[in-house]
Amino acid sequence: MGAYTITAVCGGETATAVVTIPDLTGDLTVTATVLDASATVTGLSDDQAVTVDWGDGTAPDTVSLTDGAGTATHTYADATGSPYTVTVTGNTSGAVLTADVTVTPPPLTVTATTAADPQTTVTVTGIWAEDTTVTVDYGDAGTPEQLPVTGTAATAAHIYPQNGTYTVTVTGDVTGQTDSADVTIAGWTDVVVDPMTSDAMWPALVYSTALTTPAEMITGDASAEDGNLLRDTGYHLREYPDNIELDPTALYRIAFRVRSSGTTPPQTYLGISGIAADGTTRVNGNGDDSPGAQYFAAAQRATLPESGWTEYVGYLRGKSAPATGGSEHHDPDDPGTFLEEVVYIRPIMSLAYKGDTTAVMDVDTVRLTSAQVPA
Ligand SMILES: [Ca+2]
Repeated sequence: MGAYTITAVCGGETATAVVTIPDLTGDLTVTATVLDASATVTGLSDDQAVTVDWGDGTAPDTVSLTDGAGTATHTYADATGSPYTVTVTGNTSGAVLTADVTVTPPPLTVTATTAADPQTTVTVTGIWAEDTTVTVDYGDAGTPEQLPVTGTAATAAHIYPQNGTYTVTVTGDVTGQTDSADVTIAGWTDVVVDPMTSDAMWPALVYSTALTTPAEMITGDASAEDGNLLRDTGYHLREYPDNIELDPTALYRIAFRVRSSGTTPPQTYLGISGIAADGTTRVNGNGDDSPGAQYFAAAQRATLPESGWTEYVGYLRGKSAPATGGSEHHDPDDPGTFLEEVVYIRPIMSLAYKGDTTAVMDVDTVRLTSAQVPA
């Protein structure tokens, strides 16, 4: 390629001629927008047409050139082979040009709607074929959930634990394509929220070996949500004194923010007491009139971590026989139930356990909230 000098010698005579062979190289430019690619070739002045192989196994295109230039377009079916190598071959010159093109999957789209606040429906569309599953991070403290994909879509329902605005993020498990959407939750109503500024609402019950000494009220503790906390040493059983009428259709969330402050972590029971229609008779999970074996959905003799605040959460809803709320129920999709005879409820907490006189347990906050969530 280029200019060549031809010399002819004949009987002492020499003749020369300069022959210019057209330059067979050219320029290939390939661009891609999401899945659509475009290849532009210039400078193949000898070629009337070129063959474009898109590098994805599909049949090559033949593109006519005008003055050595032409453009071809192609839609990639997926991005699994990206970057693809596009090869253009001059049909006359045999010139071969290559270029890599990166194809990007389209972003999936997430929408989150409060179909029945605080329950949200998360809908994902535009999921790319490689993503047979996507991972949903609901933006709360819960573990992200992996969803199966049907076609190009996925749907999930999620109950948020408290009011607020959350960002739902969905990520394709193979492509990594991702999108997020905000959802605002307002469906929870406070029933009892006590920051523990006083022990007046938490009388110690006379039961079994439980101590009935007054709680120590701590103020100015920067690690507590409001600086205030209730501290007990040894086994105390404390129950909220007021009856709260049980709404059998409501989902109840009972949460205790507690910690161990002694040398030996206490064991604790945390949940809700059931009270009969007379307002005084207790109806525990076994149907007995006892503060024991109540609906300890948040913690069943849980041993606290050696230090640091932990929030124990339980969910209860409705009535059944037998009741299921006598065991831990941490999942709002799987709340425990009360017995049929339960008409009123009260938060209840066992600070340390039977016979324990040394473990120290702090209570920062007790929160009982409710929401209407379709079963
Ligand atoms: Ca507090």
